[in-house]
Amino acid sequence: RFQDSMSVEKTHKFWETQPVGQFKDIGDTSLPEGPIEAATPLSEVKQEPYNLPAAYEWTTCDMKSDYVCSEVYNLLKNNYVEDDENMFRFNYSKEFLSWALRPPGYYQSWHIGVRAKVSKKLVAFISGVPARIRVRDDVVKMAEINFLCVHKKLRSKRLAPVMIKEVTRRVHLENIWQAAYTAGVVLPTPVATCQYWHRTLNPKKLIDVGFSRLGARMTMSRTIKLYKLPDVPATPGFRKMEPCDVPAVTRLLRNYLSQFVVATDFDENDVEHWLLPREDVVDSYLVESPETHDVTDFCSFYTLPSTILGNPNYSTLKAAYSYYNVATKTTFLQLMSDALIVAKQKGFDVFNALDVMHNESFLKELKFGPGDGQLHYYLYNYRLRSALKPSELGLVLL
Ligand code: NHW
Repeated sequence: RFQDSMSVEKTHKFWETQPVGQFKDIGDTSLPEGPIEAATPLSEVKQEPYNLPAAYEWTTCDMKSDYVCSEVYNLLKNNYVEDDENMFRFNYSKEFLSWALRPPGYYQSWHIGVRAKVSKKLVAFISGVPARIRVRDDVVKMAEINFLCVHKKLRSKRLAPVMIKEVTRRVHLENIWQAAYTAGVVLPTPVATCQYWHRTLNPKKLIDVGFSRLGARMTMSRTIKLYKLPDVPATPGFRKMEPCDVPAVTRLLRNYLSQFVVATDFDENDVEHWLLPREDVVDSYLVESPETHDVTDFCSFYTLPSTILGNPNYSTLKAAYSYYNVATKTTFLQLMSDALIVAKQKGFDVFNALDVMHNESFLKELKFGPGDGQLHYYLYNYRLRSALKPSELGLVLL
């Protein structure tokens, strides 16, 4: 769900003009890895915003304002990503958006809205947040671009390219020249193509709302039994992460992420922001060794519900998304089984995970099933010799 089906190569009038890997260059290993275009002096960055159609104006969104946060929330709630069959639409909460858009060192200028001049109604949005992303041996300052959304009534008018150019300009003004983003659609050109896997926690609801179907030769009661989980986690010392764990979790995570070709470069401030538990936004658990009190294992997931479109009985699908997980002492299988158990306790209907990092090692055994679309990862103004396998990625975007 939530992705486009495999599309054939199309022409891309906008993307062909951008410093991204182009389809024609696939397989050309003579091209160097690294930035496609050199940084330019800041004085050469365009100082004025790009032009919008006359009826619209730019607005910088103050995500600290509850009112503005609600405007962005409502735009996305009604117009953001749907699955191919238009049965579900992402419903990021206000608390989630406020968290996702205000990490350490964020720039308010990268939270960009478009309003109708007369009514002042918010009709489009795009955002960036700063991040350090390591590509092989280089740690690169990047923008993570997310929440690109154009109101349904304004689609196919080439507003998206203007918004992308405007966010690019504002990122450049901060002397940052690279970006990372993911999308369900194929654009020039993915650095990796990943798949979502889904672990049913509430089979009856998932079947009732059409998220999944009863398997061949399966009854509802057999299905419920198949997905049943223990009531409490199995690992001794498994507990919620607390503020005092930030240094240990940072060490564990940095060490784990160092093995991937492209990975987030988290410091303690990042871990504090991105991984300390926040109710209904992000959950993190760890294993503290009962003997040594070392933190040996870690798992986390974020909360992203989807609106169920046009179902008389249910309005929301409660989904947990696997975030960063590290197993050193506990098996990955047992660690993630405990993550499923706490997610189930918290009332999630489904637990989703990408096939990134070492996730392949637990997906099948823990009864995850493959989703029906793909999530493509992209870098802006950074070329890799060739595409990566999902297991070479140590990066999860929200
Ligand atoms: S992916 C989620 C994107 N949002 C949605 O799918 C929500 C529902 N859809 C919409 O709101 C996570 C509209 O359909 C959108 C397109 C706004 C998607 N990424 O205005 P036009 C992200 O937020 C290209 C990039 O007529 P529209 C990541 C398309 O290929 N490009 O279309 C965002 C075409 O160009 P082409 C996308 O349907 C990353 C052009 O837009 C795209 O009314 C952004 C058509 O424009 C997508 N998801 O609006 C890039 N979807 O060349 C950041 C379509 O093919 C880059 N397009 O002709 C880095 C910037 C920072 C650099 C810093 C150095």
